[in-house]
Amino acid sequence: MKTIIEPFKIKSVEPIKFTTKEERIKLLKEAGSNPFLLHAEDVLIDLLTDSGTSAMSAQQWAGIMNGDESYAGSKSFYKFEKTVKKITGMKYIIPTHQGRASERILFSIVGGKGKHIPNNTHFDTTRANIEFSGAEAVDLLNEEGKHPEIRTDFKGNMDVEKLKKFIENTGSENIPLCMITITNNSGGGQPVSMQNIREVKEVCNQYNIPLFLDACRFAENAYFIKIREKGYTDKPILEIVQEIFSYADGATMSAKKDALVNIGGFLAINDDELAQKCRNLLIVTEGFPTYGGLAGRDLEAVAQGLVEVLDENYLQYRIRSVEYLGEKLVAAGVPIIEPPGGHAIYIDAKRFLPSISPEQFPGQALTCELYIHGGIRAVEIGSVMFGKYDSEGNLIPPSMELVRLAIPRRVYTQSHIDYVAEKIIEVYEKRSQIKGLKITYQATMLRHFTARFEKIDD
Ligand code: P71
Repeated sequence: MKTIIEPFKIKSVEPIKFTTKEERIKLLKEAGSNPFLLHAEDVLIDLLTDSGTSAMSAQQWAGIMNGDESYAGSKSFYKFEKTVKKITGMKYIIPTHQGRASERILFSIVGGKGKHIPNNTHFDTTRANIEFSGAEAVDLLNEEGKHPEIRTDFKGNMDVEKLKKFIENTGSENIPLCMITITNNSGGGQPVSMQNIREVKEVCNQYNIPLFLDACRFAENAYFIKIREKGYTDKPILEIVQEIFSYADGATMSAKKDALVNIGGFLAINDDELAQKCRNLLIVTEGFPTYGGLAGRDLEAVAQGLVEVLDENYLQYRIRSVEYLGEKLVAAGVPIIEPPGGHAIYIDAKRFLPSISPEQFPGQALTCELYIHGGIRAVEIGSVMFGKYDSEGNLIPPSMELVRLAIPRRVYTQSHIDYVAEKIIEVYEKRSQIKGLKITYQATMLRHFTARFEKIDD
């Protein structure tokens, strides 16, 4: 394969701090063996998330200076609205401060006890907002998507047959909307095919259920469609994106991902009545509908980011740089979800640490080791994040124990990534020495953010 270069020059840099292994052991202990509780300054390469961690372009920074901070009717809002409308084709665009604010507003209105929301896989904030409203969040991922070692093109696809059965059994009147998350973050950043989106929409139409997209990584998903799905190779990304949204009745968006900004989000809706209700709730909790919890300058940066993310050179570099890390790990035998996803590499902690049971959180144990060994911060997506408990307090683990290495957009260079691969491979070589963990503190919801752990010494 020919070298694909970063399609940008670096105009402004931020130094990173080097620490010793001894310092990191102490720092991690103080953080309760939870990388979320580390000071970011003490992290060398931060792969905790690709959310809100993008480097903005000179044009976006120029937009920041151009922001119109009028309380109502800001010029920046109309620019933002125009851009989002062009991409989504939706009638109503409601700015929010981030994705979960869109989710909370939407599910406070359509959720509630007795309601059920299917998705390919709900991300944790979506699930939490649905459950917080009293409704049930249901995952209907295609079987392939549940097997890390199977290499197929669209492992984020929803199981359409399961969806039909689910609707028949639950009753369409109890399903206010169906969602598809593009790309499927919890399932490995795997894309959803256009065909699958179309088929899900057809089923939704049969039962009169609106289809909503959780659109955080819509451009990355569109690029996968372009390179993997028949009939899309010669289509411009914008056209692919527009087709994706044409099948949806609404979308929740965290602009912190594919809008290349550090904060922001929106709700896009076609239905008049639902949009009106969302706006009314927005005014109570986020702000006036032309800023929705953001500054005018943030809206400018989102509008510009949404243009830049559709650039094919950018997307080619983006998808390739994640794949590059994946290839290095696979070549060394490190088990990952294959093929690599769009925004992250997911290490299969079950195969990496087969002797640590889900009760002892193999994913969390691995994130600790990556920090201690290489100063790398990753996030566990496994029993800590998604574990449930039966009435006797026994863990019901999710199907996968993963460690996510999320790659911030336009932030790290190829040598940073080479270093990450090198360190992970070194950890893999001494994996038999890694010990499991037990929880010493946990919150009742979204426990992974604040839980504290201790090493189990046997
Ligand atoms: C990610 C995040 C942000 C995050 C969440 C939990 C732990 C660590 C970091 C956020 C998403 C997402 C999808 C598919 C909705 C949200 C919420 N992802 N849907 O992956 O991936 O957006 O953060 O702007 O509220 O690191 P929000």
